[in-house]
This record gives sequence, structure tokens and C-alpha cells, in this order.
Amino acid sequence: MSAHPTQLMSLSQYLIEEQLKLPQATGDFTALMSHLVYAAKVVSREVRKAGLLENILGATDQTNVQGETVMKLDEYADKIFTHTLTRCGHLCVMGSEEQEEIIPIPTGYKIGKYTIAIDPLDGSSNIDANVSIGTIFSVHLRTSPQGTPGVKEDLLQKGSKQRAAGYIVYGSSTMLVLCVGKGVSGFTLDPSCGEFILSHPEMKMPESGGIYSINEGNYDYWSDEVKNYIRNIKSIEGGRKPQSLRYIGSLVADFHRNLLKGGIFLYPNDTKSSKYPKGKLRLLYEVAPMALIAEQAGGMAVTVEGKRILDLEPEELHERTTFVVGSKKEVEHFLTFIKK
Ligand code: AHM
Ligand code: MG
Repeated sequence: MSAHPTQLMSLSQYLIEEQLKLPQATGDFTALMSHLVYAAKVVSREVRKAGLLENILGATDQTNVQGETVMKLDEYADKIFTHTLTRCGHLCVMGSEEQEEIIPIPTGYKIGKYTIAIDPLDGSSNIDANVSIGTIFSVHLRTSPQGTPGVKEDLLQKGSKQRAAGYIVYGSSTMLVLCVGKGVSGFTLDPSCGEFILSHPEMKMPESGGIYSINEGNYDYWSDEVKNYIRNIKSIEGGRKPQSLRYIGSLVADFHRNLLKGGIFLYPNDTKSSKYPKGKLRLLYEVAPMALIAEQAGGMAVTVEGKRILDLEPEELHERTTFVVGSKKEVEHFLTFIKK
């Protein structure tokens, strides 16, 4: 960034400007975001130190609610986000990938009007290999009465009702991509002053792209529609250029690259074994927030049956779904392969 410091906008300034556009805004959302950003900076600091400290890399002796190995950084990130956010006075309840049940506000702390569903550290199987990982979050307004403890139903709301969604990618730099209802903005953490600075205003996903991202090792498990689509985009029939495969295995990093460069990401369901019959990714804190960001950046997000992700009615906290997301023309092309 070569702009003079007086021309730069920090995330705090950005949030206050957004708040001032809404005469009815109370400042609660801005305050909630500042607590979330504090926790993200702490996680970013720990990720940057990984490898130096013995107690950060590697696995714990536990598995999470999904039956997956819990990494030490997973556990650390879960603790810092849930501790900070449940005590900030603006949430009524929280949900985390790492915790089976909803997380209540501890006794003695103010109960607020928002909910957050979070994947504290996504892509954690990549931690030990120094590959980009991330945090994904989704914010809703509660539906149960104000002032009472929040309930599961406050979290089980459609993606289209999200008040905000975002992700933090701990990559070659730490970046926060945020949608506060309308439009998408990207902020890069300046480690010298500890602030997220607006580096990517009004982000738009290219209308089409030349990248596809999918775990192709699962090919034999897919439906014929998904197989036909993947064969088609790799085909050179008629002199076409095949698309490039890029798959990191960290949703945040794969999504972020496709947002910037254009492309499509798919995680279909497993039709031949019982491992992921509904897909692997979780609706509330992985898929729905990414879908809001994609749509607000001009892209599309659907299930493998072609249903709009933001219209899905969640029934469970850790519900899984299939996910096809990316540039508008690429997702539309995918939809032409689905049987009517
Ligand atoms: P996690 O939440 O346990 O890290 O799992 C989610 C991750 C996503 O980041 C990524 O897109 C996907 O799992 C990769 O799965 P696979 O290894 O099956 O390709
Ligand atoms: Mg995850």
C-alpha cells in the first residue's frame, strides 16, 4: 500500500462510517465486530508463531463433535473467540464448530441481541504444513425475546437473514473479508500498527474464471451430474482450453483465491459410501457466510441440486450440505448439468 497514512481507512473507521449511514443503528454491531477483530488478531499472532512454540503445532488427544482430530491451534482459536464474544455484551448465544451444543452467555454477563456461528480455525489439517487457514463467521439478529438467554432457534436461521458474514485468512498476510449486509470489503492486517486497513474496497468476483477447486480424489463417489460437469470443464473438445485445477483443502483459502481470480469451488456429496452423504461442509458457519459473500460480490452459491444456499432452512447446528460456489457464469454452467 503506497497511499499516505491519512488516505488509509482502518476497519474501525469503516464500521463507524457504515453505522452512521443507518440512523437507527445503536453501535452494538460495531462494538461486536471490534471484539471479534481483537480475537482474530490474537489468533493471527499465534498462527504466526506456530513452529516456534512447542505447544502450538500438532494434535490434541481429543476429537471434536464431527469426530475429527482437534489440533492445538483449533482448541486455542475456539477458546479465544468464544471467551471474548460470549462476554462482550452483544450476543445472546453462540455456536462453534468445535462445540457440540450451543454456547450460552456466562452468568453475570450482559445478554445482547446478536448471534454468531463460527468456525474458529477452518482447514486445520493444513496447520502443521504451514498452509493458509482461516476463521469463518456468520451474524444473525436473535428471534427470541430480548434480554432472555438465547436458544438454538436463534442460530438456526436462513443464510439470507444474516446481518453480517466474513472470514479471516491467515495467509501470506492476514486478511479480513467482510460483508455487513451489502457489498464486500477486504481489510489487510498491518502488523506494524496492529490495525486492519481497507485494502480491497468493493470486492467483485470476476463473472467467469478459469479455475476449478474440488477434491478430485473423491471422483468415484460423485453423482453422474458432477462427474459429467468436471469432465466437461477439463475437456479440450472443440479446441477449448481446459480449466486449471487449484485445490488447497482450506475452504477459506480456496474461496479467497476464487473471489479474487474467478473460478468455481465444489464440495459435492458422497453417493457411494456413508462418509459424507449430505456433503462435508457445515451450513451455518462455513457455507452460508461464504454464500452471502459470494452473492454480494456478484457470484453465486448453490447446492449440487441447484438450490440457492441462502434459502436453505437449517435444522441442526452442525448440519452439513453440498456446496457449489463461485463466478456467476461458472455456477450457471454447472447448473446446466443438473437433471431437470
Ligand atoms: P475443517 O473444518 O475440519 O477444517 O474441515 C473443512 C475443510 C475445508 O476447509 C475444506 O474445504 C475441506 O475441509 C477439505 O476437505 P477434504 O480434505 O475432504 O478435501
Ligand atoms: Mg471448518
